Amino acid sequence: MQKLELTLAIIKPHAVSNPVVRTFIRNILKTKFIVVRTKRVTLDTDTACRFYQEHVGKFFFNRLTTFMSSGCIDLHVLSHVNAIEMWRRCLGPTSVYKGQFQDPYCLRGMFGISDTRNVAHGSDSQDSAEREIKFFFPEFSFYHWRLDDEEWFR
Ligand code: RTP
Ligand code: MG
Repeated sequence: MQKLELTLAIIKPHAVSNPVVRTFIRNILKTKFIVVRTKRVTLDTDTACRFYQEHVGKFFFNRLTTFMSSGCIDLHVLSHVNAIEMWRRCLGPTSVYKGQFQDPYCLRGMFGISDTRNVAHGSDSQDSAEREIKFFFPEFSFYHWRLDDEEWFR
């Protein structure tokens, strides 16, 4: 039996504020994934710093957290078999420049403006996905999701 996996997608402020990019991404999410939860929020810098705690001390940390708290972001809990890898493949490499060469049709290659404004975030492992979903959706029940998930394949 193939197991459904969860991941967190975050659409970054410049992508949310662009209706063409926003609609394009929404269509990908709706056609390729089961969208389990969705929420639009604006982060304060303190919350952005807590979310990106693994990057504290890196040269891009201030730039990233300032940008991520500069406007609305869209949060999506996505499900699919292999959702984590699948969403990261849709995104393409962190570097927009690399994306444009390696896979011109990845989201970062198509709509990325810089390594900071690179369209969207995707969890990089099952542990990160769980931490990140709990961070933004504290009421989300992984237990019930897993039960539902088994129901899906009965
Ligand atoms: P993400 O977490 O956003 O899905 O991106 P990722 O795994 O591909 O990359 P990660 O290393 O986790 O970096 C998180 C975000 O930090 C910004 N970043 N800028 N060289 C740079 O200027 C640089 N490196 C990373 C990006 O916005 C990246 O999405
Ligand atoms: Mg990452």
